[in-house]
Amino acid sequence: MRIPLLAALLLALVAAPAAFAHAFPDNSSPHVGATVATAPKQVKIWFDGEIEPVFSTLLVKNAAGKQVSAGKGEVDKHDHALLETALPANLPPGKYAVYWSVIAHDGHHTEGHFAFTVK
Ligand SMILES: [Cu+2]
Repeated sequence: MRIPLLAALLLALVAAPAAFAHAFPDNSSPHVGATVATAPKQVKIWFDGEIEPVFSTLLVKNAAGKQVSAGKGEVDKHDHALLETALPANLPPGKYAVYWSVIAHDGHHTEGHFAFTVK
């Protein structure tokens, strides 16, 4: 048991610097898992580093799996760490899933998803 544990710790130390080069979300609007009383007009995700506009996407789907956001989303022209997309006016109450996929400047791909609920 001792050797695999040591190997795992060494691997974690080696892997850590590379992980910092990837882009991961720092914050979002709505927040991850949030329940909001007013339907948001946009979804925004702030990353911990700049992302590539051409290859980064942000999709919002409703509980039925239908995309409700506009296009593939876009990287903000003035802030290349901000990925955003517009939502239709008066989004009905329900649970929504946000899917993001980005390429960082080091060429590494990361993706994930989170939910928010409109009351
Ligand atoms: Cu990376």
